[in-house]
Amino acid sequence: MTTNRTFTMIKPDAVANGSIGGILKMINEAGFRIVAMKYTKLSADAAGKFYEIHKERPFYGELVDYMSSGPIVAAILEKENAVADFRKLIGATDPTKAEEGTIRKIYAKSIAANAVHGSDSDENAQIEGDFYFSWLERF
Ligand code: FUP
Repeated sequence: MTTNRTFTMIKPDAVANGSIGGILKMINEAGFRIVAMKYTKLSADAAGKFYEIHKERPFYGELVDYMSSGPIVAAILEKENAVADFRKLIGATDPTKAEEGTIRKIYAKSIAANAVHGSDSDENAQIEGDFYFSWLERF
């Protein structure tokens, strides 16, 4: 089943260098509607839980440290074909491989500090949105 929602985070590097506005502008102009949004900071514990699926990967420790290093913007986004279209908008995980005009090509510094997160499936979009937002926080 495909849904029309995905989940994103603007990561600590992009928040720290003043890119929240630029990234949200690209998201709006690509036709995504904001269902829920939060400016917050993950504890190391929460970041570890969020990225639990990567637990066995060599970069897990660094990823958790980085994602809990500063505030982030978390959001649920809505659009037809949201998961796939948002992955297209953000571009490849490694910004050097991301296509021109994608958010990561424009804003990401490195594979680890890659400016934004985008869910990779409808199932994960649901899980990740539920991680941050209650039903009272979705509009
Ligand atoms: P993506 O779905 O594009 O965010 O990429 P992955 O799910 O493969 O990776 C999740 C996060 O792990 C990335 F956003 C950044 C981090 N990562 C690294 O730090 N090093 C790597 O080699 C791969 C991913």
